[in-house]
Amino acid sequence: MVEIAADPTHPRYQSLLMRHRLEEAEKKGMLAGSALIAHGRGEAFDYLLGEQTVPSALKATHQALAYLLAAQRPVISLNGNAVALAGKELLHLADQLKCPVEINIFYRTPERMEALLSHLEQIKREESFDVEILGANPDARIPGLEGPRANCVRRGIFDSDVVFVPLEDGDRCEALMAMGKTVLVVDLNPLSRTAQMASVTMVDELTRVVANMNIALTNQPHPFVDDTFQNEDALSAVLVHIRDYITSA
Ligand code: PTJ
Repeated sequence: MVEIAADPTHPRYQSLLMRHRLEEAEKKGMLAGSALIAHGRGEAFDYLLGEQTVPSALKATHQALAYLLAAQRPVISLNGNAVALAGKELLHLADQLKCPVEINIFYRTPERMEALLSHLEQIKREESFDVEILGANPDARIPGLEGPRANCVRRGIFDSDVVFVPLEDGDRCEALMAMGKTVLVVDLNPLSRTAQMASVTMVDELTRVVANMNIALTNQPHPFVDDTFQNEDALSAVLVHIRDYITSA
């Protein structure tokens, strides 16, 4: 696996690289027990998209980025899979947006929090990113959720107006929406509760989304919020793409 993941000419290079990143993160204790199952589900949907960023997903990504740029208090919420797959790129994005990141995990244990925090702190040091990494000391709770997964940081997720939550679960997405926030999610499954409920759903693979955001930030003008954007329409467009892609295969 390591040899193949190091060979960019291999036809499955990207997919193998992602799996390799997850394996490494697993060894460091960063991941939830179901992390690889969640990733496998994502891979299955990615096949149906042709493992590419479809036009409606790129449009949603630009809309999400526009919300982040226009926000008063933007925050990027990170879970185990997101940190494992794109920790460096997400910190780069936060650095450019000048917003904090907050580690906010579904299956919360002190050991995982420690592993994720120290992994991100190491990247921050190595890359000299100027990003506040929140999550170590939660001091607020997301209303409507029970147990440790409700924990969050007041000056991070709790007080944010726009929250970018790659790979969120349906309950928390709903709870964040109920708090009146603009919720931006990445989910390869256009039929998931999260995808259906969010303000903006990017039906695309996480690392492609973050790369597209970072590229868009290098171009001028930056994307602006499109008031005509409808998330249902973006989701319908993805489903049409999947149908056409499958029938042409
Ligand atoms: O680190 P934690 O404790 O917060 O747990 C993280 C996981 C992802 C394990 C947890 O949130 C979970 O169980 O998620 P679900 O409910 O399985 O949902 C994950 C969703 O993300 C699924 O709909 C997948 O299709 C999608 N997905 C998985 N990998 C990717 C993805 N979407 C985009 N890019 C991916 N790389």
